[in-house]
Amino acid sequence: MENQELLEMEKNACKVRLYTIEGVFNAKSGHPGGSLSAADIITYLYFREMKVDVANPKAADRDRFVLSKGHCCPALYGALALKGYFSGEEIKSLRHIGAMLQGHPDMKGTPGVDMSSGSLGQGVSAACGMALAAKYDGSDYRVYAMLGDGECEEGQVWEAAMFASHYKLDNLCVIVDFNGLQIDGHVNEVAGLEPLDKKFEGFGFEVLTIDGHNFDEIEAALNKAKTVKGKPTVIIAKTIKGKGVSFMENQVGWHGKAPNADEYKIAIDELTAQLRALEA
Ligand SMILES: Cc1ncc(C[n+]2csc(CCOP(=O)(O)OP(=O)(O)O)c2C)c(N)n1
Ligand SMILES: [Mg+2]
Repeated sequence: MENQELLEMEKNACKVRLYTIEGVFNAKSGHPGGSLSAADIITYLYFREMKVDVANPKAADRDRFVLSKGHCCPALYGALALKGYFSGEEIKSLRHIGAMLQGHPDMKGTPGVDMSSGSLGQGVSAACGMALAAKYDGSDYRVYAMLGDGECEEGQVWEAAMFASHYKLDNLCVIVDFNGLQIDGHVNEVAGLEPLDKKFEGFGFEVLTIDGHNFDEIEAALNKAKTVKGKPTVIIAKTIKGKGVSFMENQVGWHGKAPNADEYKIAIDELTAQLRALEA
């Protein structure tokens, strides 16, 4: 990526993180940790990777994104707002009764959301259906599904993985946000996944492991995935839960908790300083 493009991507990711904190603070609930770990990848998907049409969110030939770890929708909403699907003001009513942006993605209520999610484990199955439909329709759209590492403890993920490789869904790219933490603590203490790469390999996937906060690595992996034929790809993205807000980083306690007013101010100040530094 050219330096200028990289800078723009970093600024957008920072804005997505600001939206995340803004939303969760105003909701007084929600999931900042996994939203912040996913922010770079989601930003890259919407700002460089995916073929989407903001004016026509349901365009038949658009690429699809399934946020299987639906609790991390503050980051998705941030990216969609930044992209122009709806006003950034909507973020402030996150999780409010009757608001457009609910605590888990709703494909019927929010423009740009391709799949409702929140019950962990289901997103790869939904993405498989979309990818298979593209094959039947002779359409060249691609399907991206992001899941959490804790979510990989769900059996349905592996049922869907078998399906994806059986049907040679090379238009499907699964991305695991491997931040090492889930709701109850460290993934490797709750129910270890390792060796996750070998597991996906065994299920017939092309496996790529990257630093999920490095845009060059994100780009290289997504580009490589497009060249893989006859099998699906999984990108195992090593990330930091809470990335970008110092006191949230790697802290299981920030999985599903809103900052209080003091914490909110520190988080916004930190992210604003990061944005200013990028703008300088
Ligand atoms: C089927 C199901 N069981 C339990 C939950 C409650 N839950 C919400 S988030 C979460 C932990 C997810 O951890 P991980 O997939 O690692 O997400 P991240 O670290 O990215 O937030 C759990 C158990 C749920 N949403 N769905
Ligand atoms: Mg996790």
